[in-house]
Amino acid sequence: MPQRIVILTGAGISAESGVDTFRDKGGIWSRYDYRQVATPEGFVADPALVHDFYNQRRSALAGIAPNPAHYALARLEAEHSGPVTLVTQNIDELHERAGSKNLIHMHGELAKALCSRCGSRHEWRGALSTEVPCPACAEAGCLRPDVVWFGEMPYHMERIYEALGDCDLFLAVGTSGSVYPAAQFVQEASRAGAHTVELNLEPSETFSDFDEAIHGPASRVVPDYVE
Ligand code: BV8
Repeated sequence: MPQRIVILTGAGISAESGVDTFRDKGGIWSRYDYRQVATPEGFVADPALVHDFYNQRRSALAGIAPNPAHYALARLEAEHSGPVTLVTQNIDELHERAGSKNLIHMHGELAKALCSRCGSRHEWRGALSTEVPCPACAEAGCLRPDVVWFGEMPYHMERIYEALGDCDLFLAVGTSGSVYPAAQFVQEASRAGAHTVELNLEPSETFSDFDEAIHGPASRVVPDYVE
């Protein structure tokens, strides 16, 4: 097994845990307009709609559990002799609950609130609204979900590009390859000379960028690949 591994995951790895994906049939973006619920402009226009969108998804966190794919990636990190960096686009906490440690949430986390006034971050498992005061600055109306919306800079980009520039193996699991900059990570890894593998239910939009592709449900193909 190559030494330095970078893994990118998307909504597909959590699908078998009961979490909705975005672009599959009946997915989140077929029920919501992303401009209204996943952009800063949408939040300014209708904060209650955005809070409701994320409150519904946050309340579902308690009822979901990691699946064999999450556990296989946590085992890989624990057992592999070299560094394993797990970059997730997901805002659920299934990787943490499966035991992954070296984990980067590039699109933020559903169970966190961010104060747009004082910049403080808070563990948040309940509902957010414009009436809820920030625990730090005590102002109401300034708390938002700590997630990266379209048009916003994803988190930890320097650390991600550093890992990509130095990896021997890049795996993409359960992502359609339709959102940037994550969709370009495979090219960064290839430029660094890494072997790149797509593990997905079906070919993604960036399928042709990968050296290898294994298609099937993550809960089967990921443990098979990792073991
Ligand atoms: C950025 C919020 C600059 C959190 C999300 C105009 C202005 C500004 C930017 C842009 C612009 N036009 C385009 C852009 C870039 C834009 C972008 O990419 N737009 C797209 C629509 C073209 N990107 C941005 O704005 C990003 N910021 O560009 O800043 C910059 C650039 C470079 C460097 C630094 C800064 C910010 C993007 C983040 C947006 N936030 N969500 C939330 O609500 O969750 S995006 C949303 O899509 C989610 O975060 C999700 O993670 C992400 C990707 O989706 P996937 O995870 O891939 O899920 P999807 O449903 O699409 O696919 C699931 C896959 O799983 C499928 O392939 C399916 O086959 C597979 N699958 C299903 N079941 C299974 C399975 N696989 C295995 N097993 C199964 N059982």
